[in-house]
Amino acid sequence: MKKTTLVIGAARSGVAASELLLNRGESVILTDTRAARIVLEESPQICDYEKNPLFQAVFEIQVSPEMITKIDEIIISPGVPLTIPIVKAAFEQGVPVIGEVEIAYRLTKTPFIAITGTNGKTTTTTLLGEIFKASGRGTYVVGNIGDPITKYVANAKEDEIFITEISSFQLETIDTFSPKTAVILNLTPDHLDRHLTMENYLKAKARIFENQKPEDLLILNADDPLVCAIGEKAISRKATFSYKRVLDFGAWCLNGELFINDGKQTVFVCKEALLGIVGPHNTMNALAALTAAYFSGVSLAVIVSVLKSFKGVEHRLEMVGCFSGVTYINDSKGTNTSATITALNAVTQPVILLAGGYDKKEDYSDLMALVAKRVKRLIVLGVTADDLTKAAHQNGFTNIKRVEDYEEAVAVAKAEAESGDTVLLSPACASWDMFDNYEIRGRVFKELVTRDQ
Ligand code: UMA
Repeated sequence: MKKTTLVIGAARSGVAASELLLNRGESVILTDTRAARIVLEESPQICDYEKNPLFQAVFEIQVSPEMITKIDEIIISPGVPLTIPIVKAAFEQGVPVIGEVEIAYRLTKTPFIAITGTNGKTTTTTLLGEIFKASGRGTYVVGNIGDPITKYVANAKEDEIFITEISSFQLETIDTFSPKTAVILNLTPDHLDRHLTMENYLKAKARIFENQKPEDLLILNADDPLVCAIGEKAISRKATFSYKRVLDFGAWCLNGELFINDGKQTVFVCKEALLGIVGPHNTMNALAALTAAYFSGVSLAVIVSVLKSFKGVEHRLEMVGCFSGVTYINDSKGTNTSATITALNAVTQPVILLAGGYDKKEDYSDLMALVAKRVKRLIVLGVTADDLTKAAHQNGFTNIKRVEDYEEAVAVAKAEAESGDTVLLSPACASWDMFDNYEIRGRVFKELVTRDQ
């Protein structure tokens, strides 16, 4: 008999995984704590699944642990905590709990390049995807970036490639997932509300290479001691990238020039000034993508042409426009303090910073020490508004305005900004207290900024 899978979470990951399994003739119970009306409005295709006798939906409640006797496996969405009763029951009774990444991996022969790290994942994944597309190879840019892998598994061919952004949440629920090439960009505290300790967060990130074989490749940031430390356990071949030093197997940038060494010879890549994305953090993202592409056999000419033409991604230090001499930047993807620190360091003009959101239990002191030096006016909102204010006061910064919503935040920023200023949305927090995701938050910001301009 074919197995029955309980799919928890009926958003992007859960819906795509359910469809894949149903098309394979397997039984699916799809559940979500949201009301059926909301789920169906977002994913109307579920109405078609409901005609299939192999499909069952349970909405608006947390399924009871008793359901464990009716299922063979659980596929859990990344945003669902592993502590809910049905998952606890599964762990106790030995019922497998996996994620959408794992099921995708099991059901495809298409190879994976997987990219993780705290910041820069989306930029690096998108850039690497563009490089592979330009090389003529069938390429799927998927994963945490917003597009579930399972959506493409049925059609992806063996000679194509999945360029996959992978989060710590997704890595917690892999089992056999083993990318041909794995990249760890950098590691700083993030998602501590879920992982509780930095050690747990690092353990989750290290799972990206746990099933790699000796012939697989692991690409590490040579300048990040935490990345190097966790990479020591890997049995795969290791390449590195650096903004500080020459390497014997990997890529680096020194004195404004990028090079790569394949273990035999050093090759000049291009001048840093010609990269389409700017700032040292972006040069590191470019070096990571360069290393992954070059060691996968993409020609240097193709890589260099994309490195020059690629201008970055939406919601990541994205220029919204310049109105009455004021520059507006959307960095809604700045969902942790280190991302916001990077954003502040990348902006040279006086900054009006919009920050605050869902509480991931981060420590804001380092961020606020920089705010005190770099920011002219801080506008706070969301669940963390008080915590940010407190941390700012502790660092001697008091020019703070608390607002209730984005409408008010942008109105205050517009009213107070002077020609030559930059208004930067870089919340240092996730969006989940006010929005479904950071993309919606970023678009709301852009719409409010450009309205009436
Ligand atoms: N839900 C339950 N029961 C619960 C809790 C939640 O049913 O106890 C339901 C919610 O009502 C919701 C669903 O589960 O409908 C939540 O699923 P989800 O948040 O995993 O949503 P997806 O749309 O599947 O998005 C996920 C990733 N979300 C998270 O990791 C929180 C997306 O990453 C990813 O793009 C997508 O899969 C496709 O792979 C977003 C993200 O914010 C961008 N990631 C974090 C980050 O980058 O910092 C990790």
